[in-house]
Amino acid sequence: MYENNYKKQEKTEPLLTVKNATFITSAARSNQFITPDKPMIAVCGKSNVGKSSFINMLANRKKLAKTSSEPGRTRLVNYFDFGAFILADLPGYGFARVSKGEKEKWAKTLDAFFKDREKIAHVFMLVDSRHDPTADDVQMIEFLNYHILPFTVVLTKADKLSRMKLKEHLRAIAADLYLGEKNLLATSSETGYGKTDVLNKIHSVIEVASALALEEAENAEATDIAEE
Ligand SMILES: Nc1nc2c(ncn2[C@@H]2O[C@H](COP(=O)(O)OP(=O)(O)OP(=O)(O)O)[C@@H](O)[C@H]2O)c(=O)[nH]1
Ligand SMILES: [Mg+2]
Repeated sequence: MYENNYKKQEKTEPLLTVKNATFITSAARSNQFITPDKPMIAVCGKSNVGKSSFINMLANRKKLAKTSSEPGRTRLVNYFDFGAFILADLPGYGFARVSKGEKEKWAKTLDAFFKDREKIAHVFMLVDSRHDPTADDVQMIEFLNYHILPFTVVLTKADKLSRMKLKEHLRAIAADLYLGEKNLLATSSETGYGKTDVLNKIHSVIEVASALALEEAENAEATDIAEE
């Protein structure tokens, strides 16, 4: 296929390296959600888009997050410790073959997860590079915008397209989602294409999060002194 094109791409070293990523826990309900003291990045997208594979690519591990050719398998929020940050793998949406009750349960889980938006430093919203965004994808973007959650759209499975087609699709998907092309990153978990871009994005997310935390700590200290 087109894989050879993509193997050559990663030349520069990423600003962030992942050494040892580990699984923390799964949450089935909102009272099981964790509040980490590190920046947390959420990975969301429709079922089977490649969320777990994306996480494994970043972790340099094949089986950290369970992948499946059977859509809709990840029904829990799975947390992973990446050292400098926490990744949360969210249940995929838009899988037709589940009951209405199950769909409502997923919607509730997502709602509850994003409600506490101070806890979330960034969201990677995954979209299949081969297809037009679905109505659910558009709704997810609207949701992220509504809650003022910072996000980047990650196109998955780029190895399935020629370089030219990928460029074309990236442009079309960006237009469909009313986003600038700079807000999209193309990736392939198969070949590692785009991994450096993602790690560099995470690096800047962590920098911003620690600057904000420092500012907050200084403000708290100033308030303490004023109150004394
Ligand atoms: N060719 C190719 N296949 C991929 C890529 N990423 C994922 N896949 C395949 O797509 C299928 C689904 O991948 P997952 O990572 O399990 O997807 P998911 O979004 O976690 O799915 P759910 O947890 O069920 O919502 C698997 O068969 C993967 O091998 C990619 O970059 N390239
Ligand atoms: Mg998954």
